[in-house]
Amino acid sequence: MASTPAASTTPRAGTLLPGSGPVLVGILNVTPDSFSDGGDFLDPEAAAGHAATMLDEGAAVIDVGGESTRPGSDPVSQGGEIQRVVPVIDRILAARPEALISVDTYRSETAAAALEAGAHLVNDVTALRGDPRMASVVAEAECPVVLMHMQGEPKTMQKEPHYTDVVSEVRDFLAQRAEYAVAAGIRREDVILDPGIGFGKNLEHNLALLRNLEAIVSLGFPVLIGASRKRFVGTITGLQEARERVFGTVATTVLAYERGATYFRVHDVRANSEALAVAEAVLRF
Ligand code: HH2
Repeated sequence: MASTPAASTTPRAGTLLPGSGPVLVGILNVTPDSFSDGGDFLDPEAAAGHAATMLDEGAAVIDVGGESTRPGSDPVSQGGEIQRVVPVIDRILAARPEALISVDTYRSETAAAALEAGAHLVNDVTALRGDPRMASVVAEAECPVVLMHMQGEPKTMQKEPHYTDVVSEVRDFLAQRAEYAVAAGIRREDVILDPGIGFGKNLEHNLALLRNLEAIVSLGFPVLIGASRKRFVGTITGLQEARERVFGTVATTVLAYERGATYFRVHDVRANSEALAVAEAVLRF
């Protein structure tokens, strides 16, 4: 079962790891246009209520995002993003002070505002490339950071993703970004790597990355997987409606866990939590 680590002021990637068990990161999109839950949690009270539900279902971390990165999406303004995420972080922590909060942003000002409001880690889908000041904000906060691989940018990334060898290219990119982070003053134990499922990748690319996840795990950093409800799951299962892609998502979670991933960024916490509890019991006897 994904267990909840003890609350602390500034948890680190190492301390976020509850023993050797998996960690569920519940997705909270405070956006009008996210691909599967856009518009559901724009109201801060509704968002905090959903966070509480995900915590009760087994999430250890809530990932709060104020901008959709779905293929073709448009960016939100800096101020607009802060106005979306900070009131939600405030409300979650007022109701559940033990909650660990991640902010899903590539903008340093949003990250700084979220950390000031009490967030514990930064989830940067650009791996510190989107804003030159992001690395120093993370380094100064001494907080964990997720570095994700993406080919291109959300507006155009799914047009023609191309790799000669997707696994080694993603692995090499993540290794370089981890070294960049460490050189910028971020502690090595605060770095979490993510192959970026669906970010400039077609079906075969996503499958190759999941199949060969050990190549990324072997870099020696904790690995996060974000496959929840994504299009490739719908392509395989024939499900157009993203909310229906729960069972296919659970398959990705279990397979990635078996291959060494630690963090699972999911919409459907209960289903993934129960599956991980069983997978963990089988694998870690
Ligand atoms: N995927 C999404 C957003 N943020 N962060 C990480 N580290 N890894 C991911 O795979 C990832 C992510 C996209 O999913 P979602 O938040 O559900 O949708 P949207 O971007 O439309 O809000």
